[in-house]
Amino acid sequence: MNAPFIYAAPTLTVEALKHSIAYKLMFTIGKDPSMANKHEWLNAALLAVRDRMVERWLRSNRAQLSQDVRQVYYLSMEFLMGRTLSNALLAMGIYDDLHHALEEMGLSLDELVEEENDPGLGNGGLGRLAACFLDSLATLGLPGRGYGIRYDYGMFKQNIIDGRQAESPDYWLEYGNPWEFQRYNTRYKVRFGGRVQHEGSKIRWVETEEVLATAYDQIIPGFDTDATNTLRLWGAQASNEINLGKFNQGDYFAAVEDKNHSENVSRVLYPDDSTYSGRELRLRQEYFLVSATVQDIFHRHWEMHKTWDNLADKIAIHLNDTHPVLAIPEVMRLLIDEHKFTWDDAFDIACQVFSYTNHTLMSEALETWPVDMLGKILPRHLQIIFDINDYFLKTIEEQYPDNWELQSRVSIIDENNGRQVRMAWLAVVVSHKVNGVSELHSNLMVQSLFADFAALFPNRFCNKTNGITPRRWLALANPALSDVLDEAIGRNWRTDLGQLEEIKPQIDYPAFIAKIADAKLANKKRLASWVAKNMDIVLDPEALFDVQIKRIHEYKRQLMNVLHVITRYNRIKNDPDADWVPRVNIFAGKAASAYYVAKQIIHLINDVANVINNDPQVKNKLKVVFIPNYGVSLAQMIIPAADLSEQISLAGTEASGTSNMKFALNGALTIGTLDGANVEMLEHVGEENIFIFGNTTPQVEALRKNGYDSHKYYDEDPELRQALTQIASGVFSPQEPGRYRNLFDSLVNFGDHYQLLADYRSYVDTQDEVDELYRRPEEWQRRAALNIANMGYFSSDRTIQEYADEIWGISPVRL
Ligand code: 26V
Repeated sequence: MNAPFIYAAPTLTVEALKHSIAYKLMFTIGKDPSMANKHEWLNAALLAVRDRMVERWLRSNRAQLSQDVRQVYYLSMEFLMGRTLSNALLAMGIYDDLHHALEEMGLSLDELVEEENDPGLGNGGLGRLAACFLDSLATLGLPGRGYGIRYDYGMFKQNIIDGRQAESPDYWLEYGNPWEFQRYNTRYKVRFGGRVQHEGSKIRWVETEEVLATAYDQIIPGFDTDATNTLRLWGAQASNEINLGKFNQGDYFAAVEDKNHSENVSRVLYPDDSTYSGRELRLRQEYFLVSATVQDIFHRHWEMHKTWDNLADKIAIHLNDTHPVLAIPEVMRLLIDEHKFTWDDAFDIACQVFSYTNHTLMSEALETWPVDMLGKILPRHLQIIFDINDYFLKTIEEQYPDNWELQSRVSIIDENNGRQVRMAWLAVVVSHKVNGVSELHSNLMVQSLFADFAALFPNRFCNKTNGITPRRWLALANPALSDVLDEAIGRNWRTDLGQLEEIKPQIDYPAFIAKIADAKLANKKRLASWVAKNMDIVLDPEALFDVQIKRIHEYKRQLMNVLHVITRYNRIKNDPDADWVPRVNIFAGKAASAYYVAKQIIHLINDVANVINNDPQVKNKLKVVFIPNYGVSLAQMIIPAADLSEQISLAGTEASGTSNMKFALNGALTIGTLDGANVEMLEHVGEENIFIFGNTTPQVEALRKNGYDSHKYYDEDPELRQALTQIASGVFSPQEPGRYRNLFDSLVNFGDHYQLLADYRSYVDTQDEVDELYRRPEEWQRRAALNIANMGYFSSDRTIQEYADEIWGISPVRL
């Protein structure tokens, strides 16, 4: 290797920053400072900041190379990174410098930060978790890289029109993406279709169509360290820019059509995380990610080692859900067909390299691909999957002879549903570790979905409770609270969240609690002014802010929240002059575009909001707000402003939840069921400091087993009956009284699959306890502070350290 080139950056003064921003604006963007608009200034600032990160990046990469350590590759179809500028400034400790530099240039950093596009390259929890993990990997100095797809269009933009969700495309690249480095030289061919040819013992995959994958790199800065990592996203390029044959025949348009067709593979994120649908384009996307990534990993490995023998020592590949599972047959294909490995050796290596996280037990979200479709698009991979299955079933037959039922249950090929490949089964059979994302979820996983496999491979299954990065979710999102904490215990909680415990002795001092309360109020005012400006609704910042923000799903039970809101409304109407605790109920979240019920729930929330917010008898006692277009940036503003965090999914359905942790870390109290990571939050904060209600998982199962009758609750609870009847009879939709008849029926007459009615009473009664506590502001604030103090465990640094030690076997790079 050549001697490293050392570039000495100018010292980081405000002057130097000013100089580089002006320089970038003129010489990279090509704009006269007197003519530049906000976006151009933003891009100039981004480029100036990026330059200062590059040095660390190169040094990190060099250290990784020279120490030749084992690396983890985190494969995910989704990364919800959030805005990059403020995070980079925070990581490098130059937030104030840039603030001053821009100020002296007559610009506002806050405004520029808001101008940056928030790339929505994910659906929800799974994609945001991947982003928190990258932040922690870098901060811990661990050698890892993220791999994903650079979709041209991310998650759709949500508008609310007449109360209904309307979707529009989110072209996040509108102003370019100055943060990325396009690697014109890092391109791989990704092949589809064709057929498999046998030449003696040699197998060739021929007559394929080809798409090129081009790499786009993003620097992932670690916080307060020189360590950085890389997120590499693949964009598709047609392999033949234009079809010369057609071009020469004069058919110009047909000549470029093929190009568009191939480039479609990275065009748009699938915006549906509720139902799996076996669409061919999705399968192509998954293979596109996998093929480019595995080629890249193999290329890097060969460059460094010139041997394949140590592959399993040097690489760990992590599968974020089943979406990238085709990496398994892809690795085996390359080893067998290209690098002359025996089948058995290739299988052993794959088992050592791969690990897999399961993020949902919901059967409708589990991926299966029709054998025919897989065979048409990836014929060689299908063969390998069949071979893996044969090999696996043979070992089962040896252990449990003639147990055909077991064999059919664990077979990777589901013969009962028109022959489907079960991707989760494939992941389990070829991974050395499989994890769930909270204690409860991991336990349920081995008792239900993977029960047979847990008996076969007892050591394979483990739990890794999710976490969140304190950098984005406290330091960036909540400067007011961060200042209070810094003053109390110093700044090191940012990288050692357990230190928050040290605020405990101060919680008994009213002066300290008052500071936390002031920070909360400031955040509530910030949100209220945003809502006033953008939605023309006036909120009282002293009211209790009750918040449920997440994807709209029946299992998350936004509808139960609405039932409570309506109940509260009815009570206020019955006694308008009583001493009500004023509340603001805030909702936000997107519904998958084809998920009819979820869209109806959004419509209902807005209809209810309309009636309540315009009822002169109600005034400030109750307000309902649906904030459109929820995403990472809005979460950063809404979460710090919450008093109450709604985590009310049916027990046994939410794998973990991560916003639950973000809210508590920002001093909200949780009202929640014993579901997902709520269970562990209860253990950490203590039962006095969290509002737990509703049936437990065993109770939910018992109800299901013994014939759950939702109608009974409707008959027996007058407040519930009133609220439901109002929905059904059009009280909130007088222009179309039957609008919500189907929602009513699904709850009352058609089984209430998520048992809202069974938990309603306990939920509403617990909400009354919430009111009572809110009437005692000091006690409320004390408990909120205890929530903050006890969130250390939920740092993604802890989660990633566990993955590193127990799954990936990686250790930090020395810088
Ligand atoms: C499923 C599908 C189905 C096919 C098409 C596209 C697509 C995209 C995403 C999903 C994933 C659903 C799984 C998911 O997001 N699970 C969430 O993972 C969080 C992080 O572990 C966890 O906190 C949430 O509880 C869990 O719902």
